[in-house]
Amino acid sequence: MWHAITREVSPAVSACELTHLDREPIDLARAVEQHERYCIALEGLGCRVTRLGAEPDFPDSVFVEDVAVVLDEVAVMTRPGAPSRRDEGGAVARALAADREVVAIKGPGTLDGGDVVVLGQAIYVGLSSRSDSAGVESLRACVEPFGYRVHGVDVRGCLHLKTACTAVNDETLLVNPEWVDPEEIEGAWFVQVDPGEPFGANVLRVGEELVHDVAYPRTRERLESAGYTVAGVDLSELAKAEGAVTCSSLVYSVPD
Ligand code: CIR
Repeated sequence: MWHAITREVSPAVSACELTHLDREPIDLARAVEQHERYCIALEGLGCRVTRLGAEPDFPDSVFVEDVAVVLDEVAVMTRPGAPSRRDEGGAVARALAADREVVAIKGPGTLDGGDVVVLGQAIYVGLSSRSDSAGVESLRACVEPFGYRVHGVDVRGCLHLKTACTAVNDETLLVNPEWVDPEEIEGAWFVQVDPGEPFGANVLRVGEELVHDVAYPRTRERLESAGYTVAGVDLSELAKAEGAVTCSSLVYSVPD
């Protein structure tokens, strides 16, 4: 079965980090409600959902994806690129320790989980404003012993590699080719976002099923035409904090 670690929206979310978006007012009550519906959607797909308590001191802490990379064999705590996010990991590491050996990348490199795309045994890391080559090197040292190959990839015009592309299965990516060059990702198949939906490339995989934001219906049609089953969620308030469906959980397999 699947375990999803989530964390309630911080009451300070309006003070979130932003890189490529202008600041807009965030309706906290609506963000909390949308996030709860997201958790319920994950439960509907068979996830056991752990809801960690909100962290008033960490505005971006709802985006648990950025603080850890969870593989079948090991969980790697990251060193987030934004200094305001660097100490978000404690409660997440404690939750992960119930299911995985937990290790941590070493400084001075930085790496956000949102920059990490896993395609089978190949791991692609976006070289973004948050993740650097020393962070890639440190992740490599943690996961190579388990047979993973780690590759740095240029990403442009968006926050994270997972803003530009995400895995829909072990060989296929949903991609916005404006933000990452598909040629950098060897041997993968691609589904492209609708050109009018540049932020539509972020899709969360739960086994064979996908979770996608309802804001990108034409991209969803492309996924469904390609044979994927898609559950729609509305995360419009967290989108103003530059978050999306993958950022808001860590989903991984656990024994039944
Ligand atoms: C940040 O800038 O770090 C947050 N406001 C958004 C993080 C979104 N996380 C993700 O895409 N994995």
